[in-house]
Amino acid sequence: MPAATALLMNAPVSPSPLLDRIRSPADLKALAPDQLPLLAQEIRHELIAVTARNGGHIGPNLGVVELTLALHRAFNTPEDQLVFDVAHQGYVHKLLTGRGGAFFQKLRQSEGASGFLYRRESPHDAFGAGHAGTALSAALGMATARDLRGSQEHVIAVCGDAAFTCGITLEALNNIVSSTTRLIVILNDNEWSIAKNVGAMAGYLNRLSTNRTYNKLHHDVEAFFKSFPTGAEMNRVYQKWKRETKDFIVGSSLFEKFGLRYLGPVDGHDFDALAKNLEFAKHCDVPVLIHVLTKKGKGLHAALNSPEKFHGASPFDPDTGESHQSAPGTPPNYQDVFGQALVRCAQANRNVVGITGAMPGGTGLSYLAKALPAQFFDVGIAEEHAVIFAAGLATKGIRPVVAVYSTFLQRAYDPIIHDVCLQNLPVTFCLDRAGLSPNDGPTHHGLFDLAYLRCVPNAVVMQPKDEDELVDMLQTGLQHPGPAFIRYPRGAGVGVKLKAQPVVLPIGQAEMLREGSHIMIWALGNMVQDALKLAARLAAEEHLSVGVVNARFVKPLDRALLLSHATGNRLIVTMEDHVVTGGFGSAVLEALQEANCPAAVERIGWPDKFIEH
Ligand SMILES: Cc1ncc(C[n+]2csc(CCOP(=O)(O)OP(=O)(O)O)c2C)c(N)n1
Repeated sequence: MPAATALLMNAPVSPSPLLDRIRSPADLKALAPDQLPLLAQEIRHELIAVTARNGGHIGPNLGVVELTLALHRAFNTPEDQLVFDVAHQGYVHKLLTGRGGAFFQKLRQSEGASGFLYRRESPHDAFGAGHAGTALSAALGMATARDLRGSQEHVIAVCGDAAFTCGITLEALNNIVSSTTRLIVILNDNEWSIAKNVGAMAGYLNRLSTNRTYNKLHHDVEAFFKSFPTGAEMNRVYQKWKRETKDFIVGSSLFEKFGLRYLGPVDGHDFDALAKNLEFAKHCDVPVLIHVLTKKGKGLHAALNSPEKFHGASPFDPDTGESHQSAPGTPPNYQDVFGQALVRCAQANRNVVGITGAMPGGTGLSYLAKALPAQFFDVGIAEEHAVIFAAGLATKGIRPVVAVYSTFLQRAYDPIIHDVCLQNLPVTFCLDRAGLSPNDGPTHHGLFDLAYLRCVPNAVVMQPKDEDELVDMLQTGLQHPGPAFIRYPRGAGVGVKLKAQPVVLPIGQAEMLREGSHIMIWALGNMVQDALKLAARLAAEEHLSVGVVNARFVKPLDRALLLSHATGNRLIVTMEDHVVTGGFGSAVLEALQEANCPAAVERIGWPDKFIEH
């Protein structure tokens, strides 16, 4: 692994003598405190080497190396419950809980470690996740269950600062003191979501951690207390002083108003400070929040310089930090085509605005943020709010475009029904990563949106066959007087040239691409190219006459064209990048059944199970 070494500050010697010895948290506890810095270096080395090859959440993990080591030294998993929010920062935890070596080196690949945490991957994974904002609620449930059962284990929730932009976290916060007296919350504050964290909460945390008067005083008094032999009593006196001066200087922290004891801010790369605060928290008789300051990307220059790019990086060169270039001629990504098209729409109509829930880069909205910042809104990890906010804007003649990953829109199902579709408001939803998101796994596959959207009255649901049609669909959605949903897959488009001017598509009209008398394939979106190849192959090899339809609309479905194909002995085949249960093929079956048409239908899509990374 010498390549990674070049970027790693204070690079360790390779291989990793300490890390290789860690098979469980007990091995970690057996190390002397002065061995921890070297272990941290070895871990960073491994993280960089593996993610440079496989891609993954390198930035968040480099930031929590010391914190995760300190947590595993202070607590005993799996008895104690360690709950990580999102769980994208769980790589270090994996390395310490028997999932290193070859298993970790296959991170995000079949048979290797998942990029998130799963209860079935290890007993040390107290709670699975991939979506943000769930840790505090889950941890509170565990703590409450412990209290009900009368057991003694600790429950610790590790939440990023961006988790506090998420309503669920705040809902849990509101319920902590009424449910338990024992819960430890770690606020891992690195000031970044994927992009820079946003909103009033980000500003508040920043003020809390940078109050200079307080920090100076805190530093001086800590030095004074350190001059005594350390002991639980001295630590308690120091923490008490800290709380009281903080109240006096910056006002009681928001968390204290919710009934939690606030400790911090603590340097998240200082083993000593972390150990002391965790030890203190273990003995508190009220819920505690430890505010830990960490550096996202610590140890990798490129990640420190570009935290957003290295939040979740595609494979990169460990020497330069440069992403591996796509093969020459790779078409642009759907997200970029969408983002640039939205800028053109928003320039032409200043009522068009874009809304993202903390994903400006991934959705392509960063183009809008740059070109027309007044027409761009990043609302934080707040998908429900994003959708209702859009509904409110739409009542006043604004044309909001909510750009969101299919999987994260699941959060906002009630607002879709109750606030947008029931009131038939003209909000356009652009669902990126619709379909399989292969190396992320089941938390991130966008495989359910058709099923949950097509049953909602007033919703128009469509998927383009290529990036040019995506731009047409955006235009169509923006002209439509009600809600419209456009889904498209992760990654590169087909490589078609964009028309000079997009066209508005007739709602509910499919596109006939190839006639066929034996089989008619009704393909949706990215399946159209596969259907065309399949049709050509069946014609050449099996002498079958196979037609292809670009369905375009799942709702409303082009029933007239469908029924015209359901004649003779023609087999109808549907193809979709979605679960077959309740998806596009189901819509075709329903339409045929409602017309009393007995045509044979074969549905191709993903099976009724969660698909691994
Ligand atoms: C519901 C939901 N929306 C969006 C995302 C995408 N996402 C993954 S991590 C992340 C930012 C997390 O920031 P923070 O909690 O501060 O942790 P950090 O990565 O900084 O350690 C976002 C927005 C998600 N996982 N879940």
